[in-house]
Amino acid sequence: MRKDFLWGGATAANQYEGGYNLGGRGLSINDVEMGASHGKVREIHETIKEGCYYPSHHATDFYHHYKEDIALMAEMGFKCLRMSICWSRIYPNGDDEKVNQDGLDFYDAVFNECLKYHIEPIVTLHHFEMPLALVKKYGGWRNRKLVDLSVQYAKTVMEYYKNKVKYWITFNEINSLFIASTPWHQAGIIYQDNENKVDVMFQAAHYQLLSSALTVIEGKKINPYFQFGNMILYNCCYAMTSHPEDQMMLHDKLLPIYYFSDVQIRGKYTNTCQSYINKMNARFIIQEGDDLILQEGICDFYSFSYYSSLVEGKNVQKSTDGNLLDGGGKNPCLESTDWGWQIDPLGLRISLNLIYDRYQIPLFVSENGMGAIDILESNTVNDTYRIDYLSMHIKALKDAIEIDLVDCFGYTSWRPIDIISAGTGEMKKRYGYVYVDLDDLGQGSGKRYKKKSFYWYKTVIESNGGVL
Ligand code: BGP
Repeated sequence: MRKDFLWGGATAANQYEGGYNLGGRGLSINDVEMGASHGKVREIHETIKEGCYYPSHHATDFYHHYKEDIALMAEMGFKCLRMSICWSRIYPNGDDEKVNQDGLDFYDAVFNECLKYHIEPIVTLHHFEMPLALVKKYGGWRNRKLVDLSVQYAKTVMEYYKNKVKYWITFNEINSLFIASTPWHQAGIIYQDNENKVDVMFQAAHYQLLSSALTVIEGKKINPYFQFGNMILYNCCYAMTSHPEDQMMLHDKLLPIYYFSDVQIRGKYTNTCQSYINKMNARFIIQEGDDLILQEGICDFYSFSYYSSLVEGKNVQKSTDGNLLDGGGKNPCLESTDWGWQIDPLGLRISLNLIYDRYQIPLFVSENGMGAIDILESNTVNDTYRIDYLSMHIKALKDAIEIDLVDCFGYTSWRPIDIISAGTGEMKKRYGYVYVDLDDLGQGSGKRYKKKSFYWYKTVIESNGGVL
């Protein structure tokens, strides 16, 4: 492993930060989204309703705990922290004339705290959130106006933090637009009965791809040393059998993944993208000049989340859960987590190889982890299951790097400190090395406790992946 390998953890403001009405922050789309139990879709309201519990409002309160939490990450030896900026903390309504200075100050303090411990911040600009006002006024990412507004937001923060942040990720899991039945998280969209879902989906995707490219172009003007990454939800997939039709179905299953990364890395709608557009019979507007923007604004590295794998084929009988409820075929060779996500460390090595073969640019594993129910006993959690999951995945990552010679420069496991789930808003689905005493309704002290995995990950980092 390279000596400067970036070990760390990944978080997202909408699931971690809280302080939803503090420091001049505007409402974000998550602030009207209730929690749900496993397998259920979260209920979304037009506005905050009395008597309802919205997990994002306080989440696990990074807003007030950032010093304590970053100190814990530093104690584990983190080299980097992937985190996101909440757009409505910077521009409360998304189209304000004036930036919210309190919001800029908050992230400035967070970055200073990271840098104090030599923790490199890796910043996602859009992680499942946007100002709620933009949904009401413009209909979310249906509207091309969002391109200009999002680039304005990106320019503001890139300029302000140009000497503190080098790594930027434009959109988290951008392909989730094509996966989630309601692309609320990704685009502030709930489909209307009178619109063609497919056309809206492809149009919103085009606007986000344009925004990503323009952000790269503008960012490189601000600081040519900035490094930009895309971010793909990568559900590794296998064909159910060796039947050629199953193999073809596997090929088709990957089209919506390549659709986004081809544009963000190769800078154009490739034949793969075009064939997916045809297959879906999608109609959307690409204006003159957009192609040049996509060509110029390509990303420097490819980042992706990896949690589990699926199978695809004609005779897939049983289905299984996955990230964002993107289920697929059940693989009889694999075990699953409590939330039904199939555990497949070798799938990570396979994915790293496939992606690197296709794009030949540096890779970054920006999310990986296991959601599980933890029991706090004697002020700690004996989470050996988490250690097992992570050590097998890191071993697979090492093999990809050391044996297959894949160029991967970092790994951030998902949620170093417990935060709420994106899929369900639950607290009881925990991933962290640090337990946070809060339940699904936000009841509890909010106190932090180190789990067994805390000490394990510290050793992993200290030994640069040598001791797993
Ligand atoms: C990804 C997201 C994260 C995260 C993770 C785990 O989709 O980028 O925000 O939450 O998956 O999902 P969940 O929280 O539903 O367990």
